[in-house]
Amino acid sequence: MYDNVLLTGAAGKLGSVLRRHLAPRVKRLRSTDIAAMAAPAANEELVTADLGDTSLAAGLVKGMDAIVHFGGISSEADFDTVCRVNIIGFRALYEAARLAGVKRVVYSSSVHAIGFYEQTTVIDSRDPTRPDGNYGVSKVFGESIAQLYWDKYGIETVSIRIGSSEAEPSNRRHLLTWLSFDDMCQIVERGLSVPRVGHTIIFGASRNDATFWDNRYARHLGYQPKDSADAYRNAIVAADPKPDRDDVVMRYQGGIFVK
Ligand code: 15L
Repeated sequence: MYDNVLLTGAAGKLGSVLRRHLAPRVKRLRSTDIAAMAAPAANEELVTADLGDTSLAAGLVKGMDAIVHFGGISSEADFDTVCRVNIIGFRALYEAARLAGVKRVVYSSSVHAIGFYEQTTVIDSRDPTRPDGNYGVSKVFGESIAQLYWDKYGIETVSIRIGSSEAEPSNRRHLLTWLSFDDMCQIVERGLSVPRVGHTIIFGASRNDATFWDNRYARHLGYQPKDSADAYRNAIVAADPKPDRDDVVMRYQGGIFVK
């Protein structure tokens, strides 16, 4: 595990879970978000910052060994909004990381980088990307920057194509895409502790029986999901007994985002 870790998006749904998980495991945690954050742990420093303001990137990464990047726009939005934070801000963070000697990034990519694959198609991380909107395009861009900074500058990244990380799965698509919070934390922890990752792309899902993702190229991370959406299957099916099979939510891996 790296000693000095920057966590972006620390006030968000997943960022809040990660703060609690990472603080006891690292020497120093610097948590940042544009929104207010809950009180810090003893070894935690809070920095309020807008990731779209590129002048702040150098200060955020100063003294850090690794970045857990869960910040930015996390849903579909107009291109200018997505571009400012997830593209321009994202690239500024990597450039600052390079200048500051950061060694490793764990990046929250998304199912929406490949959302236009149909749910009947099984894909692995070497299949071409098929983003389902501006947000998906920004996630593909993020993965490209991660690849470039590994190939050219030796900064390692684990890009997690997160499916649906929620406290509990709540719809039929989640039976395939659900990633429990514990399993999400496990991937991040593996991403920060496995010795050599280069640029690894892993699909972030729990041990769900039904899946359209093949994680063969991420086996070296040693991710062993513990949870499964299957325990919720009966309740989910009972609540939605006759799904419309022509609805894009059921047709594409990206669900509603393809609309
Ligand atoms: C995402 O990338 C979003 O951040 C999240 O809010 C969910 O919508 C998730 O994808 C999903 O598609 O379930």
